[in-house]
Amino acid sequence: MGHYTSNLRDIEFNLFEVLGRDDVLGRGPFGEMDGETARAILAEVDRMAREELAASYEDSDRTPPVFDPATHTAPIPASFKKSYQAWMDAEYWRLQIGADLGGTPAPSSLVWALGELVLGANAPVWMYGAGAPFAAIIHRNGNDRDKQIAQIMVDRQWGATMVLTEPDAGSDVGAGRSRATLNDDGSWNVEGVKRFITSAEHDMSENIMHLVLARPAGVDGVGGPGTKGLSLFLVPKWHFDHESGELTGERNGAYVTGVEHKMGLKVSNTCEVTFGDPGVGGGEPARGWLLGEVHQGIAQMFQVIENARMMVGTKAIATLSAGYLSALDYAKTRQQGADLTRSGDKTAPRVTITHHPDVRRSLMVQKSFAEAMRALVFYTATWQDTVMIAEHDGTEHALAAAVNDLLLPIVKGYGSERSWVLLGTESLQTFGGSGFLQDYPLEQYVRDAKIDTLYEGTTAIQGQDFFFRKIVKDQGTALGHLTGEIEAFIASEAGNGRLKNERALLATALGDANALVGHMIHDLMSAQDEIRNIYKVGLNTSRLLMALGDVVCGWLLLRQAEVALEKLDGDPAGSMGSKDKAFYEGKIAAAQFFAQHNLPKLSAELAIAQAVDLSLMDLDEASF
Ligand code: ST9
Repeated sequence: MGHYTSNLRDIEFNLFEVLGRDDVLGRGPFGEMDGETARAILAEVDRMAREELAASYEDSDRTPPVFDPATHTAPIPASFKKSYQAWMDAEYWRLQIGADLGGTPAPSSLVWALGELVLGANAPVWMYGAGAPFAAIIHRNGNDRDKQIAQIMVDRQWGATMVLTEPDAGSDVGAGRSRATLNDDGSWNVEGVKRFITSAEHDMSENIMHLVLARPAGVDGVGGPGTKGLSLFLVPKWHFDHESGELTGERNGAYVTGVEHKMGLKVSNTCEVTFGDPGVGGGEPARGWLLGEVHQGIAQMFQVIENARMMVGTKAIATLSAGYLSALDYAKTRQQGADLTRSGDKTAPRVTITHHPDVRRSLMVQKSFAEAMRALVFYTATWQDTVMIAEHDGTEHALAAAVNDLLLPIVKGYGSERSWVLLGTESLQTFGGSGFLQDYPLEQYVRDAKIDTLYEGTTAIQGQDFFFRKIVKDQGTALGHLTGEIEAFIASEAGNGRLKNERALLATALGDANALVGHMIHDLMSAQDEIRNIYKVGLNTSRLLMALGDVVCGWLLLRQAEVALEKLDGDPAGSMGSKDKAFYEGKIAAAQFFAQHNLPKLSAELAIAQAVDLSLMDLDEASF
């Protein structure tokens, strides 16, 4: 029995009872994937995640890969390889790629539902197994040569990496110094040292394709400063025949020169990669090919980053859900103390800790956030479904793309922050001192989930992206649509009177969030006259991200409660099974709890935001 407890019931509730995914399955781009098939795949991946993928979770933490500097290798432990191979052999990764590459396109909502199961059971399986979706990006942006490379990557199941970060260019990708020079044959030589590169070395595929951002040198009109001067190069670990895909046996000059010693997620190799250093490996040049023969590296890379940000948010939320269910299981059996009503009676029977008010509070905090953020992931993915359907029809759905863009920093930034904090403060805490032990998975969950607030753009970056790009640059279009949907729900009769108080709480919270946006826009405008006022905006961007996250989550939970009430109302004879009844009653309780315990806090956040001044920025650094 592995560590992982999934929540397939809630996943299916989201997909089919709330988000109506049966309406998109089996038609348009998803003709090969009907509702019945989707349900069967969910059931099988759920089984595989719990039994086969979760099996190596603990061992690959305790016996992580060890880097050998002589050979530049970091072999993966056998237990993890077995889980990885089970996932690759099952071929469900093909649901993430188009038919033109040998895939079976599935709606994003289904892909991220499967993603939750895999990421919750053993996230690095999904990450190492991302070669095919990387190939899809190459295929989408590439010329005929690149499309052939993409096909080879899929057919031969190569690994792939996203190579942006450098020792002095983390959040500030545009500070990167790696450069590329054009060869006579049209290939490029890449030189530089990259850091924090996930999956850059392992022994689970015959080749690894690095997608590298570097600055072209000596070519007119390209390679300038900042992110816009970066181009994207395809740099393989091993050279290969571009027709057959067979490895030529010739090593490329892309060597892993270090593997980080990390707090968690240890089986996921995080590497330093040195490109084209004559003193490293065999001293070969690192030869690569410009993706699509266009110098649009950052825009191309952001197609990967957007997917990876969704992945990180889903991973975080999957871990919180697993942590909650583990804590719930423990709390149902752990006996400690007497019921509070009999605390004066030393002979009173001991009760399970689920009887204690503060444990109940904690469990409902965990449940409501885990389920709210699952809803957030799947709701976001439905906008991706809409984008896919439009593309299939040869059109664009600009609004769907914009709403997805708006929600991504919430999924990533809010999802990872809330999950990491709650895993430590509530899920682990439920176990008392035992939570600190390696006897239970919680301490590993906490270590493994911390990275989610850091990589793929820190929470601070998500907050800035959210305000400056997704609200201001978008001129509020997507936000306006989203708040319009929430306002329509507030004004509706959802819950038939039984969610009236919660809808009122949501209305106040939405008003507070809107006022917060308005306040920040005002500060931004005033920066045209007094530039330092931009600091006031910067002091509130993370706050806004978290506030809007609360509002969207509160709304999504109340929508679920509305559906749950309808289900219960639709069964006056009480013929529904007791499990379903408890499930729906739990949905209503979670929504009400979230609204009552979290949404009122937004008024305080607004007051704090409005009181922000420049004193913090005026403070001498020496006074910190
Ligand atoms: C890392 C690895 O952390 C973590 C683990 C990875 C696991 C790997 C496995 C995952 C699988 C993935 C599979 C992928 C396959 C996909 C499949 C699909 C089928 N949205 O604001 P500006 C662009 S890696 C879109 O001026 P600055 C845009 O082109 C390290 N695009 O930025 C824009 O031009 P324009 C992660 C965006 O001030 C241009 O950038 N590192 C967005 O120059 C310039 O924009 C990070 O995440 C966006 N949100 O630079 C870096 N934003 O405006 C964090 C920008 O004309 N730092 N663009 O459209 C940042 O994000 C910074 O904000 C910055 C700032 C670098 C963008």
